[in-house]
Amino acid sequence: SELQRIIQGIPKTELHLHLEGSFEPELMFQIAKRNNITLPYDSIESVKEAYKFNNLQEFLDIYYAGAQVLLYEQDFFDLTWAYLTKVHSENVKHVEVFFDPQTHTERGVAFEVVIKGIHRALEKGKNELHISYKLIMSYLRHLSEEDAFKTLEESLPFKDIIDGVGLDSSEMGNPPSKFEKVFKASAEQGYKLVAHAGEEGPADYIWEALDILNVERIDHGNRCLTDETLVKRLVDDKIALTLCPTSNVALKVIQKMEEHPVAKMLDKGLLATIHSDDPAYFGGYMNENYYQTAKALNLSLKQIEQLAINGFEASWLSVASKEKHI
Ligand code: ES4
Ligand code: ZN
Repeated sequence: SELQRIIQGIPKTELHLHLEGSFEPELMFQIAKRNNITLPYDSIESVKEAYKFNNLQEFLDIYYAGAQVLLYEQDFFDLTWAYLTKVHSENVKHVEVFFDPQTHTERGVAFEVVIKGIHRALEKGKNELHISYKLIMSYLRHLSEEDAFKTLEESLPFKDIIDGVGLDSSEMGNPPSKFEKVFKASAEQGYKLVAHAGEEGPADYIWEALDILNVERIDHGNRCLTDETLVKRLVDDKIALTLCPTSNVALKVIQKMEEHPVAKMLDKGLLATIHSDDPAYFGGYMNENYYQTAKALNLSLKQIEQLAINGFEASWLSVASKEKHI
């Protein structure tokens, strides 16, 4: 459609993407086969059949299971490269991607194996596809802070290629405050800070991410609209919210796309942006997220462009690089 053509043409940035969540079933089967691992699915159709979720935890259980087939540096390279070629075709110019080291180190895969594969693909993407990148290491919030400290320690030899740390996985019952010390220590190592907050959890978790962890972006943040004082704080401090509309529908954070808060957020002057989260599981990369949102909420061209501009604004690109894109 005309709307799809317009969205395709807009230069975009991806700021909320879990590499393990870009693991398409076809590649999963291919890697499982060469690593002699049996998947609990007998076909690609039965995988897709399993991708029906009622909440975040039901998704996470399947997402961690899928990641089990990733063993070698080449596996992490292939995963990352497949993602980059996909978003290159969608006119994405810059990515800031998450990886979950603990999902792999817990299974005995070395931190070094994970990051070397990812980094080699990101460099190839920069050179051959002209996609610039930043890399964010996410701590799993269902694990202990001590475990996150171990991960921070393991990351230090690769400090130069890691730009920031994030916080993901099961939100309810695992508030940001649980990770106060490790976020402070991460900042002292020079890492930038972001955290998932207010996806399923309450506005209080967003406050904690801001005031206790000192993050500079909030991943999701849907629930901020329940707290006017919080909205004012986010607007005044230009804290970006990296929203993921198809993820929100797939995980029943909202009941249907028409209920997505992004239009309201733009009206309130929030620095809202749109991203894809776990596209292999939720069925939409960047353009599909823009398209479904624009269609359901009847966004104007100006609003669509604002979302893309906000993405570059909220990115960790230099001011000069931002200006080139906007
Ligand atoms: C995630 Cl959608 C979402 N929320 C929290 N943690 C995650 N890890 C991967 N996707
Ligand atoms: Zn996420």
